[in-house]
Amino acid sequence: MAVDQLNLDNAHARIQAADSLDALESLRVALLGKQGVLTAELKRLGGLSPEQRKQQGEAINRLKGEVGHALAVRREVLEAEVLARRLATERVDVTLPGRDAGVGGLHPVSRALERITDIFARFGYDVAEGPEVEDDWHNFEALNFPPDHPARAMHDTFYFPDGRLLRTHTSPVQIRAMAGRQPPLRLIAPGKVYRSDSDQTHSPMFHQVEGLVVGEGITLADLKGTLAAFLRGFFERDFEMRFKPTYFPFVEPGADVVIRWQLPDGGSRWLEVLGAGMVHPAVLRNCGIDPERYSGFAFGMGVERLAMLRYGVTDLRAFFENDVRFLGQFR
Ligand code: 2NL
Repeated sequence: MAVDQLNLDNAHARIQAADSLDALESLRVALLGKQGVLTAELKRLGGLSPEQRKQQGEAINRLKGEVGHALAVRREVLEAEVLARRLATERVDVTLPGRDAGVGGLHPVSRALERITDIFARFGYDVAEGPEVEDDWHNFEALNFPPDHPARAMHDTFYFPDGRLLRTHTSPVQIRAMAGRQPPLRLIAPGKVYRSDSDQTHSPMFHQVEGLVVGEGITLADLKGTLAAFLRGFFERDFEMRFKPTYFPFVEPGADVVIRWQLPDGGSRWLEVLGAGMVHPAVLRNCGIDPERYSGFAFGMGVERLAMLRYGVTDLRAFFENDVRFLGQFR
């Protein structure tokens, strides 16, 4: 085929008709590639006379230049279209609110614990901690539970094969604080405690805060004033408060502390919120403190129970299920 017979108009029409960058690239290969039309023409130059070769060669090269230019122009148009489409569909609306990562919050039991320790810190109490795996002496014996005493049955204890146990209250922390130290002492012991007991109102692990004050001339009046001030601070309300006599081996006298709780219907009922009492002389003696010279008061509270009352939670199990729909309400 003679070069002037190559249909350049047809090539231009096909370039203009290419509607995608892929189609245009196929066309470029067909026209200018190694197997392309113009390359084939160039290969035929060898068989021509020098005169014809020069003339034909120039014509083919001119055509190559024109086709290449047409391809480049069309490529720019198509690339501009691709960019315009992306700008339209991938548009970022910078006025949309950002997606935040979600802010966590403290568990309600942690919040109640913090409230309790903050209040007693303001009263000048130290915070003491101790091991959750205890021995019989610190959990029971020093606290005036003799071996085989029926009061031990009040605590459904988890035992290890070697006789050690999971502490059933945080009293052993206070035994450790008293042993090897002399009054005055003023401390609270917050932490996890364990009892083999599990139903709607009991969890085998729960949290307790116990308090202990030992000094010269400490009386039941000091205990009452302290607990009244604590309960007012914790619930941010004033209550009537009563001490109902009860038995704990480690105190004498011992009391269940009740407050008059307002009900939604306008009525009220007495609600048990704490246990308390004067430290039993035998407990002081067990810790090397002279009960003739010193006296003390002590109290204990269940943190989950106080958290339920403070935050209006009616099912204890909600604290341990870790449903974020529940926990998210305490932010
Ligand atoms: C309750 C009762 C109480 C104590 C805890 C205590 C500790 C020592 C000595 C004497 Cl080292 N007492 N702790 C005293 C009375 C009651 O807790 O019902 N807690 C939830």
